[in-house]
Amino acid sequence: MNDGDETLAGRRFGPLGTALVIIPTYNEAENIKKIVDRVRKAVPDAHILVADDNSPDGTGKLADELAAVDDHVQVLHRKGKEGLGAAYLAGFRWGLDNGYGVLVEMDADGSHQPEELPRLLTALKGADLVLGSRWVPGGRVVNWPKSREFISRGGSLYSRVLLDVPIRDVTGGYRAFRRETLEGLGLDEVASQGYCFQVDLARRAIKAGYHVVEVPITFVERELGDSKMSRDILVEALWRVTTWGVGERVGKVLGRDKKA
Ligand SMILES: Nc1nc2c(ncn2[C@@H]2O[C@H](COP(=O)(O)OP(=O)(O)OP(=O)(O)O)[C@@H](O)[C@H]2O)c(=O)[nH]1
Ligand SMILES: [Mg+2]
Repeated sequence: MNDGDETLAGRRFGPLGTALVIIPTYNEAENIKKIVDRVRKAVPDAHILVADDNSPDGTGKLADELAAVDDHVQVLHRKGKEGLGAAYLAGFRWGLDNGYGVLVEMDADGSHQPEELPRLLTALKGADLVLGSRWVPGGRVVNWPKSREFISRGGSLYSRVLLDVPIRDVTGGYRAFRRETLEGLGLDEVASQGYCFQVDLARRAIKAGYHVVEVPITFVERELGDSKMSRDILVEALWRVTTWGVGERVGKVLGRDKKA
């Protein structure tokens, strides 16, 4: 079977095209070179876009230095810290405008191992969206405190039940989209900034009927640099997921009442 010839549930998936790995950064000076080098080695054909929010620690400048000597590396400089979601949306737009066929989300801190990207891309040959998943058989987390695992598993379970999406790892941020999938998701309406950005995209993809596949990954907790996880990000996620879930249920009940 050739690239792009796979059929699934009667559907044919087109060839993948060139991949753009989008790496959002805020104060990742200790990590940026390592992660770019690892991606270049693991997936030599892929291009990289570093989306930096004017990091005070000079990550943007380091990324420029990498881009200056490698035509597979580009940097998107943004004015200031606007959150992970906003950085990804800008990166997606840039990638779509520049004709990439696959858009990949990857953290800068090494939690998402570039060496696992070929497996995600292989799965994307027969899917619209591939999610790197910690919570399917074969997936795991290295060096996480139990408390963090509890929050992540709990967040995924809560989202799965409330939003009725059949996904084990809804909050994960290691993903590969076909360009057509992103084009069909209505990115202009996505307002979420933090973790719920990932939940929002996953739920939109499921509701739109896209074929979403989870691939097990080994998620490695960051060794260098500071976490940007905050109470605000968690509260935003909890609040939005609850509003979406309740909104959908109310909508269904009202729809039933109208029909009755
Ligand atoms: N451009 C941009 N990148 C961000 C922003 N917030 C986080 N990031 C990047 O998004 C990725 C994920 O952030 P992390 O701090 O690793 O979040 P996390 O993985 O939940 O937290 P840790 O487990 O502590 O690593 C990293 O590459 C960050 O540098 C932001 O506001 N703007
Ligand atoms: Mg991280």
